Amino acid sequence: NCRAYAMDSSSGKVSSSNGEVRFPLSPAASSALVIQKGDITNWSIDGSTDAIVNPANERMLGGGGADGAIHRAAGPELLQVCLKVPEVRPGIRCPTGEARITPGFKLPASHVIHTVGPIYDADSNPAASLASAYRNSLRVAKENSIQYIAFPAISCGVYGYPYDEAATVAISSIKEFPNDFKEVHFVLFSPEIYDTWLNKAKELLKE
Ligand code: AR6
Repeated sequence: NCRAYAMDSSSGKVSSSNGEVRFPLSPAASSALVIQKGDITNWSIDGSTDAIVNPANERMLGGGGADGAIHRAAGPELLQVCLKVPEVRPGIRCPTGEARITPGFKLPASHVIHTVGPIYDADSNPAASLASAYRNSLRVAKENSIQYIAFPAISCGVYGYPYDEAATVAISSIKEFPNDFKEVHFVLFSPEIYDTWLNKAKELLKE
């Protein structure tokens, strides 16, 4: 992961070639929100207390989008361990809004936190379900002493969530955990989503 920073003299924020921009999450600035471009399967900060979040489905056995990429990069052991996650209902290992943790296997990050965002057009309260997916991912991370966590734009692909509304929910949810992590990252694949997230963070996290 590229950690070669250059100071952006206009804003005082630190950025690099992957578009990395940091925002303090607490007044003491002990905890930072970092927004960057990239492929989440390559992300890692320390390889022992870091986790990437997988935008999975309720079966938790892989799929398309980021879920497919994460399973391919982690290797077949990830599917084997997902199969051992108990079903809460037939075929359902992780209901919408909940989260489960596994090792990262061949991924550079040590852990994967699997969560399920809402299908935008099928959920009666998509904002509440999306906020639950973020909060429960952060809660599971905290319970497992994760210090660094990276999220993709949950539900913004196959599940059809409008980007601007998703950004509001995502950043507001992270703000509820101002002191629990060293860094919370958003690793965003799409330039349009990256721009949306950056503008929303400037709006919701201005000092
Ligand atoms: N790194 C970062 N972001 C990515 C990557 C990547 N490697 N690949 C895709 N994205 P999606 P969802 C972005 O569809 O909407 C799966 O089939 C992508 O551009 O992965 O929550 C699951 O099994 C988009 O912005 O997740 C479920 O069935 C964002 O990640 C369903 O899709 C999320 O897109 C979940 O749908």
